[in-house]
Amino acid sequence: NYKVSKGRFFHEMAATNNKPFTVFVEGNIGSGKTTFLEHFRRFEDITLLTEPVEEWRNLGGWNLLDLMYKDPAKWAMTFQAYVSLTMLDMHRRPTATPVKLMERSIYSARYCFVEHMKNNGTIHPAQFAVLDEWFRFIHHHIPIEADLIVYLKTTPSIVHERIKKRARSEEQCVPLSYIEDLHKLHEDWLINRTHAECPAPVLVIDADLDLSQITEEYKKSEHQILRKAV
Ligand code: DGT
Repeated sequence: NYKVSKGRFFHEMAATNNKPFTVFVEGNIGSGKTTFLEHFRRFEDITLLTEPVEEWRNLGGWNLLDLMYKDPAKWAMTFQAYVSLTMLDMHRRPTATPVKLMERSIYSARYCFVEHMKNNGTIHPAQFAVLDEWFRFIHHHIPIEADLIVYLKTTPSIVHERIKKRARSEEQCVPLSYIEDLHKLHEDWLINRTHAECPAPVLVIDADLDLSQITEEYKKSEHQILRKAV
């Protein structure tokens, strides 16, 4: 088990290898991942890679996110295949700065979203097997840097309200039960460690707080992410 207090140690290890200190920001839909990344825009020497949702909404004019929500039985596999590609592109993107902050990863795509599709029968077991083989191949054969995971932990009913308020058109029919399931899958992966691969130590942040108070909470993670003495 990794300990977050060892964050600085891992930071130095990443620096000596001449690779950026790489942080994945994870958490339920609506947990504030984008806001968290934006908080770090004020610092120099940090590369921010926000999730490619816009690419999922427009691939040659097709909105894969919308197709997936409207007809998951038909489109979930296709959507997930494209998510994996865009995530891999983010993982492999060369970074000139000493710190790289990414929204999500191929790990949450596999352990939260694909896992959910398998559990509730959205994808056929054979489709799951193909996605899982892709994931395993990538995990074992393509170097993916990971030094720290920031987990924005939330209460499902709170993020469900936020999702309704932000009114992203594709998400209008998202039921609370889906958010609860995704919450449990994040907890299983990052806290209960039910999967073999948790690629880095996990820093848990209370992300239930509203925007006016969350900055203080975000600040607590700055020393772990930047090259600052504690
Ligand atoms: P934030 O800033 O915490 O509010 O983050 P969001 O909600 O903008 O970003 P995210 O990744 O939680 O979700 C974006 C949308 O894409 C949301 O409708 C869920 C969906 N999504 C993200 N990754 C996957 C995935 O791997 N599979 C599936 N089925 N959906 C995904």
